[in-house]
Order: sequence, then C-alpha cells, then structure tokens
Amino acid sequence: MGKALNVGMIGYGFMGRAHSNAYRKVSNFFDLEHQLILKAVCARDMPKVKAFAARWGYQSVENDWRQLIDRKDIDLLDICVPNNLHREIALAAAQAGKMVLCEKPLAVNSREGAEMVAAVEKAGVPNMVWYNYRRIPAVSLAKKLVEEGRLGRIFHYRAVFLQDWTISADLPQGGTGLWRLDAAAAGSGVTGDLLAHCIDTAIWINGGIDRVTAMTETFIKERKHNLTGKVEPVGIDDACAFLARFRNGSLATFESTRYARGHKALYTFEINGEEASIQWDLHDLHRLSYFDHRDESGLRGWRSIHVTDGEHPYMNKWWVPGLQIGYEHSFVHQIADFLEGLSKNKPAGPTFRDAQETQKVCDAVLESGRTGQWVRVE
Ligand code: SOE
Repeated sequence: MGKALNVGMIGYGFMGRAHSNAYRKVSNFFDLEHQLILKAVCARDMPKVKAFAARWGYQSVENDWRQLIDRKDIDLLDICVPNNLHREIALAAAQAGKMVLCEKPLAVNSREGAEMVAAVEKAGVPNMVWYNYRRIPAVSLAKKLVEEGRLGRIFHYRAVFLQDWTISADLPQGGTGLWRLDAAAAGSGVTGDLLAHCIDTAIWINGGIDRVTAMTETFIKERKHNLTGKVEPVGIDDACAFLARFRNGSLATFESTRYARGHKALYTFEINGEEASIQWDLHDLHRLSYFDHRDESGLRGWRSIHVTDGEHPYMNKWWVPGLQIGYEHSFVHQIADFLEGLSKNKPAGPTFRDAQETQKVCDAVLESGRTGQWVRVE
C-alpha cells in the first residue's frame, strides 16, 4: 500500500465515470508511490450520488461541494461538473490547499481561466486539466516522432472532430445531460467542447498558435430550455471551422460540428512535414499512419503502425504486444502521469497554465467567428 491520497470528486456524469474508472485501475497497472483512495463523491441528487458511490466504491457522499472542500480528509479535488462551475470550485479548492484536477475545457473563457491559473499557482497546489487524448499511445507516439525531428520542418496541421447528436430540432437545451447545448453552462459549443481537444493536441505536438480566422454557425436557433421549460435562443456554436498560423510558420485547418450525420466522435489529425507525414483517427485509435519519404522509393507508402508494442508509449504497462487498449486507458495514463509527476516533483501537463493556452485560442476563434476578422492569440 503506497502513500494514501484521498480523492474527492464533484459530479458523476460521463466524465465522473471515466475518471473514477481510472482512479480504480491505475495502481493495478502502474508502480506508483501514491495509492488513491476514493474518499467522497459530491452531487446534488442524494439518491443518485449514493448509488454512484456504491457502484464505484466511494467511501462517502456529500451534496454541497463547499462541504467537500472543507473536509480535512480530502487531498485531491476533481471537478467534473459543467464548465460554468469550474472557476468557483477551483478557486475555493486551491485556497483550501487541495490539489485540483479539472475536466476540460479549463473554463468558459480565458478571463476565468486566468483567475484559475493564478489561484492554483498562488496556492502552490498541483493541478491538471483532463485533455485525455494526449495519452492515447498512438497520439503520444506522434508527439515523440515530431520531437525526434522525423517529419522535418512541419508545413501543415489538419484536425477535425465530428459528431451528429444535436441535429434534431426537438432536442432541448440545458440541464443534466444537455448542458453542453446551453451557452450559460458550457460557455461555447463545439469550440470549447471538441475543438479544445484538437487545439490541446496541436499545441502539444506542434507548438503555439499565433492567429486564427474562423467561421461559426448555429443551425438550430431556438430550443426548449430544460430548466425554464420555455423555448429560448441557442447561444452555442453548433459548428466551427478555422484556419490558423502556428508560431513555427506551419498552417492549420480545424473543423468541428455536431451536424455531421453518421459521425459519432470522429477525431482525426494529420501532420505533413518535409520528410514525413502522420495521420491518426480516434475510430482506429491504436493505429498511427506514417509515411516517410526517405524510404526506398519502390517500397515507399503509408505504414499503419499497430501501437501495441512494449516499446510504444504506455504499452509495457498493459498486456502483451499485439493486444489493444482503448479510450478509457487514456484517463488511466493521465492520472498515472500526474501521480508520477507528484513523486518526481515534475508536474505532468496539461497544467492549468498549459490549458489556458488552449482557452486563449478558443477565445480568439469565437471572436473571429463573430467579427469575421483574423484574430491574434493573446
Ligand atoms: C461531447 O459529446 C464529448 O463527450 C466531449 O465533451 C468529450 O470531451 C469528448 O471526448 C467526446 O465528446
């Protein structure tokens, strides 16, 4: 049994499950100094939070997040609630000296993000934002190949994240499960929800973004609001496409929509360099496609690397070469890296400060969508 680290989680939706699953598994697969204890989970609906606690093995429940933060037996606070609540909870948790993990995006905008960065840094508490796709082994391998200089000079970065679950005009906005459609709770639509993932991966692999020009659209202008029962204007971007210039001189296109009929969660990216190119696709997440122009010309072609070998990122922790892992493992890897970072005093990213870079790009994209102008990322 390692050093106990008591977790208090706020929220129990899709991400509450993904994080809890990672907390439960991480020590079975990674050698860590710390042992996570699922101390408490907090949400407003007592019967539901009790059922969640029983299913996932949390020792206790709370229904007021302030009480959870006041508890002396909580070391690490995990924020898994709608985006508009991130700031207030993170500020209080940091002030109480808790480590803070926050579901993506960091905040509803970079103004709130800046306050959150300042709070965790002033308190000196370890912090991280759950941009989990970085830790899919094939994505980590892409980062490694770029870092090793295998692609040479990078010319292009191309990312898309497509879904189709909001096409029906009868779908209401707001409340549990549908807060992502409510601008007051989510801050934005696909920009903060989906493009934020693409931007985080892109900055991590290819460096900072200098400026953007975007087009956004809200296809369904009014939806019934679950909280008021009234038909209200829709304030989120249903779709967004933008061009970007990276600071390293490469050009990018990013596109996201929840109106791409047939696509449930198609996150893909492609990077084209002088010597080589890389492609990745979430629907085939354990593969990385790689083309190297330096290969013998008669044999040159796209290789599909099955990222399951012991030498691939994270894979020596799992089964034997050739056997795949999936989506949920990216969360296990992220918490493993966080805990290793604690032990080595080398914070794992993305920290709040790192995630604020994505937040600034999202702000610039939304501003450009409104004005039709190129916007420099602050
Ligand atoms: C939206 O449907 C969503 O669940 C995002 O909120 C997640 O961040 C993404 O990973 C999958 O899609």
